[in-house]
Amino acid sequence: MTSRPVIEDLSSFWMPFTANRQFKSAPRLLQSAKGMYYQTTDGREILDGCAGLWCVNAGHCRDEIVAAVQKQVATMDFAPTFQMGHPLAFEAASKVAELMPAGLDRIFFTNSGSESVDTALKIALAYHRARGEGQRTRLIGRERGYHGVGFGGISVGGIGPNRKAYSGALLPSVDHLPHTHNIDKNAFSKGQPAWGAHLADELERLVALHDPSTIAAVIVEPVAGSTGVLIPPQGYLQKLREICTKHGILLVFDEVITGFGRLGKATASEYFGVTPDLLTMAKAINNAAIPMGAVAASRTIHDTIVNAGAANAIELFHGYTYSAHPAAAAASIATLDLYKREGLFERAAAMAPTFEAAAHSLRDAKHVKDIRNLGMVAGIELEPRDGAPSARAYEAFVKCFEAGVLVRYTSDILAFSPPLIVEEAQIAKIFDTVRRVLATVE
Ligand code: PXG
Ligand code: PLP
Repeated sequence: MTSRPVIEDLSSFWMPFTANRQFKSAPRLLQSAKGMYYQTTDGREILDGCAGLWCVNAGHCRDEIVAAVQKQVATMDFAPTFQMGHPLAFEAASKVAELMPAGLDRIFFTNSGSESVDTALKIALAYHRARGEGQRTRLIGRERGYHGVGFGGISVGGIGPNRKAYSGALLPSVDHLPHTHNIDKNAFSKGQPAWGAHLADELERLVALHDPSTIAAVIVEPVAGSTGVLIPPQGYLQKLREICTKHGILLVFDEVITGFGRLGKATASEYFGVTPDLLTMAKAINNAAIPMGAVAASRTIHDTIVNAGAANAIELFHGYTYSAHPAAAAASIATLDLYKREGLFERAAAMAPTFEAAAHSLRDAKHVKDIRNLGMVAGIELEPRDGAPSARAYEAFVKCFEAGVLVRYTSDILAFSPPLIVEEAQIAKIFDTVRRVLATVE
């Protein structure tokens, strides 16, 4: 791989979720990728321990996906899907629907997880209105939840810094469940922690407070990723489902990270055996080759909205210019075929015990306060440095990158979610590198 000179001017690109001044004073630049590896602009190989940003589940630059996108962009670059259609949009929707839990087979396309979340929240409101319960406008999220960065998503989201600057403009009728994390009870749990199912009962308290007739939907990540890998306690999601059903409240699972094999099944819903009414996805829907997201809606929700008015009237006033973009749809079809052909979800399930053992082998490593995991996701929480939250994890992240391994960090938690093609030796390399790096971090 020939390396290109590092671009001189880094000033124009205002980088997302980045300390811009810090980054630009010592940039980390990637220029190509294949399989499990990135290559940097200075010619180094970096083992990808987090599938880009939890999204490249089949590994990088897979030939079939690349070919599908190349072909499509040369055949028909763009086609509108407002009062028009193109065959790949319908084919991609059918293929996504096949992987969804039974009954969730109506697919609305977006371009990101954030758009999927806002779409799902709007569908929930439109559904209740269409069935004559338009007073159900309250939305319930959860502390520490990440639901992207749209105004809807940050309103139901529960990460303080993502809300702070915008607090005056958040949606007005929102409440939050408590998060389920308790290090005193559940430290070093392997898989689902035993303690915490009762936290779902907090939903009954919110229902009593607001009255069920005002509540449209509850949205949670089945496994919270972005906040630092929080695994749902045993029985917790089942309880949420029961309470929602009892009160006519829609349950939305935000599967932007858990979708498409991360837990060893197509969805977390399938993995946990709990079916939501709406399911949001993005990222691995097309291996992140082209931006794409989607919402799967139950047939009841879809039919209630779509059959509500006159047959020649638009039913849902919502959509994106790029909903079901041809290149994204082509990438999705190729990706979902590839997942099936290579049995990547099953592979993830088979690799999960090895991954779990490797993650938990760091229990005695320096600074480690907790380790948690499920499927092909793991989080390692570090003791924060006195007076400098997240500085220790940041330093570990930078040193891992310098040592040739890409991990993700959030506050003082390191997160791991490699492509599902990861080999045992690569899992060992990821965690060995982290152990060595932690020993050198103050
Ligand atoms: N919902 C969930 C559950 C997510 O994890 C989004 C919505 C938003 O998706 P978009 O495509 O709009 O970013 C996400 C995205 C991290 C990290 O490091 C996580 C995400 C995005 C970027 C970084 O944990 N999750
Ligand atoms: N802003 C303006 C002025 C627009 O015309 C449009 C779409 O036509 C949008 C925003 C929304 O863009 P998108 O459909 O890509 O989300």
